[in-house]
Amino acid sequence: MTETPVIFERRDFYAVITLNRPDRLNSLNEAMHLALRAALEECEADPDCGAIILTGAGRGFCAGQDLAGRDPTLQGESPDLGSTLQTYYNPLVRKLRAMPKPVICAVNGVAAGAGANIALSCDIVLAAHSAKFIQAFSKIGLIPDAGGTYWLTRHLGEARAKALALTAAPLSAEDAANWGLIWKAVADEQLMAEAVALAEGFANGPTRAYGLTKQAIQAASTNSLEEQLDLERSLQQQCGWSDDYKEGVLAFLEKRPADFRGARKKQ
Ligand code: T3D
Repeated sequence: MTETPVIFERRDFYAVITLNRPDRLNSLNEAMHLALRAALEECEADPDCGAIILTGAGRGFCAGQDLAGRDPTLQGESPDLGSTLQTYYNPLVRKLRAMPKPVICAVNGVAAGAGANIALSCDIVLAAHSAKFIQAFSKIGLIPDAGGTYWLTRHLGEARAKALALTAAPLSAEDAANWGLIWKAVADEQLMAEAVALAEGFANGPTRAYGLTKQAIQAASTNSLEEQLDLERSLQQQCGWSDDYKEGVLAFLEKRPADFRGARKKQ
């Protein structure tokens, strides 16, 4: 049977992307990378897609790189892992960050290695109570990649970042939320309902403002206050010219819910 490494589902004004190699805990091989990239590119180009949910099939979210393809007894020379990062993981992280619409990660089970860090590259991370985050890299003699050293240090500080990376200890969904690494831990059976509620809300919201909000917040960790104030000025200027802003203000003044065009119209 031919495996479909990624299931891509377009719903009304949002998309659901499901990593689909459940018997390998959705570990990433080349086919999955290519399918995931194609799905994200389709979402990016689609003006009627206002949000994306990324999740995993089966009991895991994603166990990182497919290690079956790294079996040293089957390989001649050592693989060039820098090249894999350059070709697949780094562009994927960049694509998630630059996506001009919200990406919600619904972590349905274990997220290990690059799988954990792909989740952390998304805009809003919801995790099922049964999920855990494992920086599994040190167990196979690697360092955290797919942005892991960046996310852990930015969100948690050096002490927790180093301990998680060096020990490869699992972090529960609840601790991840309490530590500020993710948005929320939710009951397993509520995970998709919560993710869908968020996506539907975004799909009916001011898409352009969401994209620019992402851009501003992501720039904040490296910008000075002066640079950030300049950036806010220029992005807010763009928002002020949008139909969604006009509608938002009008709706406020008329004491009714705003009817944003958001994902339903190119702005
Ligand atoms: O290589 C490069 O290109 C550089 C980039 C690197 C990025 C990385 O992500 S490196 C890190 C790779 N990932 C790991 O090291 C994690 C490996 N997996 C695990 O440690 C464990 O599976 C988990 C802690 C995630 C879950 O444990 P558990 O006990 O719940 O499940 P399991 O029994 O270990 O796994 C279930 C099946 O999935 C099992 O197959 P089987 O025995 O039923 O036939 C297992 O081999 C398979 N599986 C899990 N992870 C991977 C995998 N198969 C291939 N690659 C995997 N990463």
